[in-house]
Amino acid sequence: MFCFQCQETAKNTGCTTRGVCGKSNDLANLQDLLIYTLKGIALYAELLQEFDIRSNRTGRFVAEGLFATISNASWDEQRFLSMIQTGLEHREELRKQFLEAYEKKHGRPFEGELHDAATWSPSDISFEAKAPKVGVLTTGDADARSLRELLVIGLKGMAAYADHAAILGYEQDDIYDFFMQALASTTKGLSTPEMVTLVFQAGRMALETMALLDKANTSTYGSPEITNVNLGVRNNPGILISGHDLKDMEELLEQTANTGVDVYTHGEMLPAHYYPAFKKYNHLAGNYGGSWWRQNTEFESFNGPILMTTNCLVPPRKNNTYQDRLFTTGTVSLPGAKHIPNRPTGGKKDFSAIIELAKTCKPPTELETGTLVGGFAHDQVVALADKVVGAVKSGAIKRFVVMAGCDGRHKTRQYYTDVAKTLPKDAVILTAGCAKYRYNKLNLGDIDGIPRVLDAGQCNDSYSLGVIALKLKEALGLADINELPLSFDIAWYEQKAVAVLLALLHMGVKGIRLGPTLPAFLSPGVAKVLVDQFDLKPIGTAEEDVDAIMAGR
Ligand code: FSO
Ligand code: SF4
Repeated sequence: MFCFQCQETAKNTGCTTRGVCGKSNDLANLQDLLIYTLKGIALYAELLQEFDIRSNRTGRFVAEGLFATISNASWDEQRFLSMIQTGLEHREELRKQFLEAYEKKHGRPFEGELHDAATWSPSDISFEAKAPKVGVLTTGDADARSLRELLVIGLKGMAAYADHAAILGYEQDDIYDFFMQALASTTKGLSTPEMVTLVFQAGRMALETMALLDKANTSTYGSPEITNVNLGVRNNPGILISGHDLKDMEELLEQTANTGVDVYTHGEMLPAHYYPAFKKYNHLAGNYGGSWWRQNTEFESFNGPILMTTNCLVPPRKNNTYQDRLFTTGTVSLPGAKHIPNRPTGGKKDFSAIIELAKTCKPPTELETGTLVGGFAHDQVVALADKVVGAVKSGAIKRFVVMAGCDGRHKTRQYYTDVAKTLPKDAVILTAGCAKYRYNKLNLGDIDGIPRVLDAGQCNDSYSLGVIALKLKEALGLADINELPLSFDIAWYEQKAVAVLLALLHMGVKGIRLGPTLPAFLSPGVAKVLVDQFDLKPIGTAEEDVDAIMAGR
C-alpha cells in the first residue's frame, strides 16, 4: 500500500504497511482499485459528453465511490469489493453506449486506443493482483504524481459535498462533468501546465459544489441561526449521531419523537442544532463530547447507541464496550457494526433497531455542563452586518482570523488552542469544521456582544466563510479580498479540507497558513508553485504567527 492523502500520514511521507489511521494494506489497495475503476468509468463518461450523453446515475456512482475512499469513512473490504464489481459493470454499460453512439455518428466502428483503466477485465487478472499495479506510486515523476494526486484528493472532498447535496435532491451536470474530466485526465500523460490548469479548475468547481450544498442545506432546513447548544445530559436514554448527513439527522429526529429517547450530536453533527428545521424537536437534547478522535472514550461513556452518518469513524479499540451499540449508514462502514441500509426510492431509512436498543440503555454519563454558541453562517452574519462593520470601523474588531478545517489527534494541534488563547481580545475567530473543538470551549468572550468565536457550522459549511469574507469586502468598500483585516490559519486533516483549500485559492486568497504540516502529497516543485503564487505558508509557533497575523502578514 501507499497512501499519503491525510495529514497524519506516516512520517509526513506516506503510509506503507498499515495506515496511521488503522487502514490495512488490503483495504488501501482495494481503495486504489476502486479509484482506478472510477477512472475507467470517467474515460467513457467523458467520451459520451461529446455526444451529449450523460446520466446522474453515473455522476452519483462516481461521487459515492470517491467519497467512500475518504479517510476514516469506510472500513469494510466487502463494501469495496462490491463497489469495484458494480463499477466494472457500470463501465461496460457506458462502453457499449459509447461504441453505439460513435458508430451511429461516424458510420464506422470506433478503432481508437483506450487506456487500461477503460479496458482491463477481472477475467484476466484478480482484484488482488491488479490493485498493487494501479496505486499512487505508478506515476513515477514526483511533480506529475503530486499534481495528479492533489487533483484526485481534492475531487474526493468535492465528491463528499456533491453526495450530500445529491441526497437532498441537488445535482449539477457541470460538477459531474468535471469529475469525469479530472479523473480521466490522470490517465492521459498531460503536460505540467495542463495539470496545473486542471488543479485550479478544481478550485472553481469545489467552490461551485460547496455553493450547491449550501443551497441544498439551507433550502431544506432553513438558514442556521444563533443557537446556544446544551453540553450537559438529561435523564433519558439517548442516541448519539455523528458525521455530516443532515437527512439522516432529520429522519432520526422524526422517528425518535415521543419515544422517550433523546438525540445528542457528536463531532461534526453539532451544527445541526443551528437549523430552524431541527429546533422544533424537544428531544434534540444537546451535544455530547468533542471532535472525532475522542470517540474511543466518549462513545464508551455515552452508554447508548451511536449512529455514524459519515466520517470520521475511528475503529474501536479491542475490549471496547460500544461496538455492539455502533451503527453505520450511508458511506460509512465498519466490519462488526450494524449497517442501516439506504432509503428506498421515495422512502425513509429505518432507524427502529437503534431506537429499540436505545430504550434498553442507560442515559449518558455527563462529561461537562454549560452551553456552546454557534450558528454564524452567512445569512446570520449578514443580518448582523451593521454591528460587525461598525465594530471594524470603530476599531473594536481589529482582525478576523479564519481558523476552520479539521481536528486531529496529533499533539502539534495544541498550536490551534495556543493561537486562540494568544490572539488579542480585539480579534475574532471565524470557524467551520471540527477544527473548532481545539478552542470552542475556552470562553474567549465577546466584542460588543459579538462572540469572539463565530462558528458557521460543519466543514461542509466552509462556503459560508467565503460568503462572509466577500460580504465584508463589499460592506467595507474594498476592491480585493486580500485587503480585508482577515487572515487564514487553516488546520487540515482529510480530503474535504483540500477541496476547501483549492476553493480559497480560486477565490484569490493569499497568505494562507496551513498546518499542522503541509500535505505530504505536495512535491517540493508543486509546493513551490503554491508558495510563489499564493504565499501559502506552513505554521510557525503560536506567538510568532499571532504577531504576524495581527500585523497583517
Ligand atoms: Fe472533521 Fe473528519 Fe468535517 Fe473531516 S470529522 S476531519 S474535513 O472528516 O469532515 O471536519
Ligand atoms: Fe495513512 Fe492517512 Fe492514508 Fe490512513 S488515510 S493510510 S493515516 S495517509
